[in-house]
Amino acid sequence: MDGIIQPIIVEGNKIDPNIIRRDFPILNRQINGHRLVYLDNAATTQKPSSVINAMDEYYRFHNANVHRGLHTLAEEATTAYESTRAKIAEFIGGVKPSEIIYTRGTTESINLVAQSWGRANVGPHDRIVITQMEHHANLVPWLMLAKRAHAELEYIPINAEGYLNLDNIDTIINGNTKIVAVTQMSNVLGTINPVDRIIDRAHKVGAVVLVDGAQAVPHLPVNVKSLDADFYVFSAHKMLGPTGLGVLYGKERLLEEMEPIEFGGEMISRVQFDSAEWNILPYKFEAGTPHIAGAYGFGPALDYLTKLGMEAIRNHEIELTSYALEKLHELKYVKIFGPLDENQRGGVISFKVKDIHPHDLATVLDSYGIAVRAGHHCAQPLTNLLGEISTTRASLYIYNNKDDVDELVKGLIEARRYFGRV
Ligand code: C6P
Repeated sequence: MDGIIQPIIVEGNKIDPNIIRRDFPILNRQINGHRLVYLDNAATTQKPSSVINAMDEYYRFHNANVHRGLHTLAEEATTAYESTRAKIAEFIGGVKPSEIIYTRGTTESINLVAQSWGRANVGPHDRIVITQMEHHANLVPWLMLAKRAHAELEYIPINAEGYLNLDNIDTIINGNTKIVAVTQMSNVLGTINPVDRIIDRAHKVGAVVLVDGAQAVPHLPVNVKSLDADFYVFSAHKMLGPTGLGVLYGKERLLEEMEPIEFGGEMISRVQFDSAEWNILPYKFEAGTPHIAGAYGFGPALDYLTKLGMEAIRNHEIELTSYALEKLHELKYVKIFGPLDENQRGGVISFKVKDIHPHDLATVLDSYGIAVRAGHHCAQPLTNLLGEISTTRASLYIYNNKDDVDELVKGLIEARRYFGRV
């Protein structure tokens, strides 16, 4: 289960992307005759060899179902599966492993809370509060719940700089509010939100808070206990781990009260022809055969991040984001969305290049081996609020260096030439 992790040099609480890069085989690829410059990390990150090897090892040597068999392979698989759960619990602040529910990803985690906790606790005239910068995964489930429950859905607005405007927070999060769902870091603007302040206000009126940590937990030190988040959700694939595996952290008291939304094997303790009783936490919410290979892969991903240190990762991203903002700013035809202060944002940079459609731009950049995302980034209401239909987005991670940013800038200059905009 413990894949081979190359030694990583951490100096002065900073990481060295040039050493880290050696652990990521995909970064050796040539794309259209150029070295791959991977700047689409907000969509999904690349995987180190230790993660790839662990998943390979599972299928080669340990493949079995979990919690069901008494044979050696089943015991090995179960031990590894549960040991990753314990690592996740430790990684986000030392919560109980039984408070960690495996899901398919952030999207499923939010849907689980909206459908289970939401349907039981939100009724007519109650209020659900989210923000204008939510990903569809943290918007549509609440929209559907509000419609179904005849509840109000209220949005915390954003200001022109791309920060949440919390001036009216006490009126927005009022006594009718049952749940507040907020992203810790925007996948479009990069804004890091003061979730502690929002949680504080929500708790004053007796509301619970779900924090969407999909873009935060891979990039910042996160402690859900000190945040006092009631629910915290994220995806393994955005933090070096495999796709198809996500996490729902919930406070034990809340998870105990909640009903499962999926029924079948493993989530029960006793079934008769006319009744069923639920298993203990966390299994109550994990019906069916889970993503065992995913858990094998996610363990070394967490080890890798832990070894680097989340503070050191954050320091690297502040430095690289600052460099990227400065370089992009020098191009007068580039408009950047989101905060310009690298200390209040992550390395997700959405921008427009004057007179070039974001999709055309992304295609030209790809011809130089540069991978970026173009579109509404699954945040259509926010993109429309910015006055756009789509933007181009470059997003950074641990293996990106200043050369990658320079390549992006060169690519933008080339794209302007290609479209005859000089
Ligand atoms: N954002 C992006 O390119 P899933 O797809 O379930 O792993 O994560 C959903 C999700 C939820 N919240 C935020 C803040 C996110 O950024 C994402 C995923 C990717 O921006 C894919 S759309």
